[in-house]
Amino acid sequence: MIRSAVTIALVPQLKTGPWIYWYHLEESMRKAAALGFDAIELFTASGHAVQPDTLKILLERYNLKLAAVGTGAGKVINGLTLTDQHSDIRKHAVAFIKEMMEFGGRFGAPAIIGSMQGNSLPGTEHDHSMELLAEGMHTLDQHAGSLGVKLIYEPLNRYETNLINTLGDGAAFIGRYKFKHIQLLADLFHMNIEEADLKKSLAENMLHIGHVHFADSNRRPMGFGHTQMKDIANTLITSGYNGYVSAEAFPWPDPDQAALQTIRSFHQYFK
Ligand code: LER
Ligand code: MN
Repeated sequence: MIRSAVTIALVPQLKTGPWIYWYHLEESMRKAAALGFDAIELFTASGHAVQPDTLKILLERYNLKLAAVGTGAGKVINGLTLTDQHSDIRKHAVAFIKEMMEFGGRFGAPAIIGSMQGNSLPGTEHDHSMELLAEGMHTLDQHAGSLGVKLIYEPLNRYETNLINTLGDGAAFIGRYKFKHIQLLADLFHMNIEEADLKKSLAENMLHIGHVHFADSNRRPMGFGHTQMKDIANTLITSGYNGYVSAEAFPWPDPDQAALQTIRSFHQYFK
């Protein structure tokens, strides 16, 4: 069954990012539950920023699940990526992601690797950066296995990374290195920029897709742009997608209206 989720960002440094609710964990969860969301996706400063016991109580109180945890703060706050030229920074990046995986894993939720993959910077061979990425992902794939949780890798659009931009290249990367616990994130905003045909790409790579970010073409909540969501939703349904459709979109025109628009779109396309 496809379930709904909404993002909550608790990190002030991420201020201009595409997240619906901001700063107040319990208040955001109360609002998400009132609108009927199944789950939340959390962006925290680290794997220790929210007490697991507190989160457990709140998830039970509001009858919500934890869909996933984002790791973007590792780059934004700490400057960590898996492809940095300095091995000590790469080590810290792996350690940061492991902590996030352990935090999410307590609730059966995967961590997402998006901006922490980094970039192949000028002066660096692209193949070398891909090897560094594979090295970090290999360690994290094994950690996911030991925790019994998935790890989600997100192809981003070309303005955010030059490593992997499409689901097809993401699937090839997983196949090449035989990762066992890594799945792909289909972020409809990034896909709108990079994929020639969103439906075809989703259908072809469905076996690898573990999470979906739900945003319109302009990264506003679904319905506020020009994405042809009906066909995309039908592709997800008929191809057997069985995970979360999680609103990672700008809080436009404000968080409450963005959340309302998202849940209306979710019901329109998935119920
Ligand atoms: C993270 O999920 C993402 O999509 C990135 O664009 C955020 O920088
Ligand atoms: Mn995303």
